[in-house]
Amino acid sequence: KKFSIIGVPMDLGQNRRGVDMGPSAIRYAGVIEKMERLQYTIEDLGDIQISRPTREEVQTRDRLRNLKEVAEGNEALARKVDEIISNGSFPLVLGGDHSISIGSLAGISKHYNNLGVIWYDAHADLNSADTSPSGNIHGMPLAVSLGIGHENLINILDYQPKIKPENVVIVGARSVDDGERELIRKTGLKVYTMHEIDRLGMSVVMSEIISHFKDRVDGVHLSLDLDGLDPIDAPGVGTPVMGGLSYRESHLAMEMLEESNLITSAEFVEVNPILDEKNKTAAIAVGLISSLFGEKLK
Ligand code: DIR
Ligand code: MN
Ligand code: MN
Ligand code: MN
Repeated sequence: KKFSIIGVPMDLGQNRRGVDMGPSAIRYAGVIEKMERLQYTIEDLGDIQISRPTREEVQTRDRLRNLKEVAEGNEALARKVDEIISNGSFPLVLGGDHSISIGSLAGISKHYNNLGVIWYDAHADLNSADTSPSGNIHGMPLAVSLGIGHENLINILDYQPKIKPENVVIVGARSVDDGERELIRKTGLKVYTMHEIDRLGMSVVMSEIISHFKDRVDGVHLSLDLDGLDPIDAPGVGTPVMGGLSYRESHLAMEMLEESNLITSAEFVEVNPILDEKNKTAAIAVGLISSLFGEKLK
């Protein structure tokens, strides 16, 4: 199988500078070399160009901060990902803040009738302009992909919704806003909060997710926000939340997904080297990518 890496130096979906350097940090941590060692054919397609708003355009209190640039960047990403899948390659997207999931899913889901999504995150990313406490679009991509949100975001590649609520599973949630809770209740979206993961253990959680998807979906996208992990393990993220998934739980999850053979696309987002400790979080991302693609921890 051929893999195509695409970097998205996007930091306009939130307000901590530095996450635009995530793709560089993950490359620096050796993602290409690791994948080659696993005997994969891998091509690095470089980065999507992200345009910056002019100083006059920056509106820090906007309900949808940097909407224009985020929409444009995601449009470009969606086209690129679409092309990668059309060429028979596996898209591995490196962020960048989590708003880039809007473009990833737009490009990916075109190719599936029933795309499953695993959302590995401390947050639910189910906000819209009306519910968002921050105006940050990185808190909205899952809602947008379900068809809820600003028309410039939900209509990328001219179809919507991108995914169905019954095909989404959130893993690791521990910071969920009121409006997001309501949407979860309304849609019946499957959420494994830290409470459930503590009670069941990651092994049972992943087994349940894998059997939930088996025979129901025709592909599964893994969207892994590094803030799903505990900030002790992954400090280089813009919105850390205590009490997260451990390094070992996360590796187990990746290994079980690898054994399931379900994953057809993946993205690793929110790595911010400016907030990191000696590129530790990018290194963890590379470790998780290796486990997801077949390297068992010894
Ligand atoms: C919060 C934080 N729920 C918001 N979201 C984050 O701004 O919508 N998502 N950090 O990753
Ligand atoms: Mn997120
Ligand atoms: Mn589809
Ligand atoms: Mn998050």
